[in-house]
Amino acid sequence: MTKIALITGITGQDGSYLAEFLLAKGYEVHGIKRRASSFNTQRIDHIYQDPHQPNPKLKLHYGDLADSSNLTRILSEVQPDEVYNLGAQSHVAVSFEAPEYTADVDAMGTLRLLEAIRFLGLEKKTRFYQASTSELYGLVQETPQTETTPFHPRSPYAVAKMYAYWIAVNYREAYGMYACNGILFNHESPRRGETFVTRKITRGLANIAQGLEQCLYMGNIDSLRDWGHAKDYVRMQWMMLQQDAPEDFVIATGVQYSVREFITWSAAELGVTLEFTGTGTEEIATITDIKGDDTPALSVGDVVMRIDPQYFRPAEVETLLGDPAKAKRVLGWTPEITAQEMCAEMVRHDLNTAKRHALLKEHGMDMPVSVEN
Ligand code: NDP
Ligand code: GDR
Repeated sequence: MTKIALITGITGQDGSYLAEFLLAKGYEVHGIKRRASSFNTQRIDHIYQDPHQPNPKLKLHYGDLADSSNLTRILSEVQPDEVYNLGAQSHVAVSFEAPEYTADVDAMGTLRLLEAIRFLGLEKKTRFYQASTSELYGLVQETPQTETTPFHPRSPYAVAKMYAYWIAVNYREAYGMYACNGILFNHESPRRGETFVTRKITRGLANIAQGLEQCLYMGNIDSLRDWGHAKDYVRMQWMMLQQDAPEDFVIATGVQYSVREFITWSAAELGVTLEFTGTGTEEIATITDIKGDDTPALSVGDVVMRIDPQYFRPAEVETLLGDPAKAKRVLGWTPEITAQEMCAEMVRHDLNTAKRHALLKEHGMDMPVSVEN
């Protein structure tokens, strides 16, 4: 029997990798996409299947986590074996600007999905994955963080995700649903949204190297994160739904680095050595050496990074470090891609794009490069 999966957030970073993964496993994959005024399916265009062809394995439905009747209709039509709730307003800094919307989508959206499953009588058939987050730990109570570390959320995003975490647990306990939380630490890839810190750095430095931007403006570069690769993490999302009984798992690499280190690696991948000088908001990164020919717009002495306090958050999560021991022990999962390998992949990807833009510019076909962060 072909298994049927429904993914909310299929147009996002994780949704796109998970859809690829499930299609390769022979699943029929349904995804919920939001209506937007321009195309928003770039991350899944390569796996798009023409609905006019017989038996497409990937089907998209218009929908929104803010709309319960829409979710109920889609679930009723699809009758999924597995639901992956990846849809969210997922940007922590933006959640301070749009707290109510973030709560509606990230917290209430999760409840709407669970309640639709229950209303349709699917609670014994449909397995449910909730995209929980290391942001739940916020002001950390112990290091490294495990499945039993207490939560102290530090943003409207994290507070909303805390509701989602507990409502998934509650539906498991109250109705016997197979519902799991994956408590995932930061994971990145060339498909990472351009305003998250890793992609902002790799894309920004690649653009600067090609003369498309002048300088990278950053917030708290002392921040410490446990970064993994999204491809490794979606594999784990699927594994969590294949167990005999539902459980919650931390997914992390167990190694942490600073944002400053990520900047250093990204520059090194471009053949550039940086020196960080100054403190606080006066800190800058200056080029001290250049090797190779990927950086025609750069010279020794250029300042390529400055601090802009607008990127500081009202409440910061300074440090996160996960302990994936349970995932290793119970599921046999280990991450295969290191943070440095991932960084190099992201830089190469963004450098290729920047080179194409630079070439167009050289031939008078200037395309505006968005630098809004
Ligand atoms: P992205 O921001 O890349 O993707 C979010 C997805 O949610 C997009 O498809 C987006 O659609 C969709 N979405 C946003 N608002 C709504 C809405 N109102 N209704 C329906 N769909 C909506 O996130 P990631 O792929 O990185 O993360 C996936 C999930 O995992 C998120 O829930 C995130 O909070 C969580 N998470 C992520 C981690 C990470 O490091 N990446 C770590 C821990 C948890 P559109 O494309 O139209 O914007
Ligand atoms: P995070 O990711 O908040 O951990 O949430 P993000 O990449 O946005 O920030 C990581 C750290 O970098 C610091 N930082 C900056 N961040 C951004 N975006 N832009 C900057 O200019 C900048 N300068 C410094 C931040 O302050 C922070 O400390 C991500 C999201 O994917 C969530 O959905 C997910 O739940 C968590 O990871 C785990």
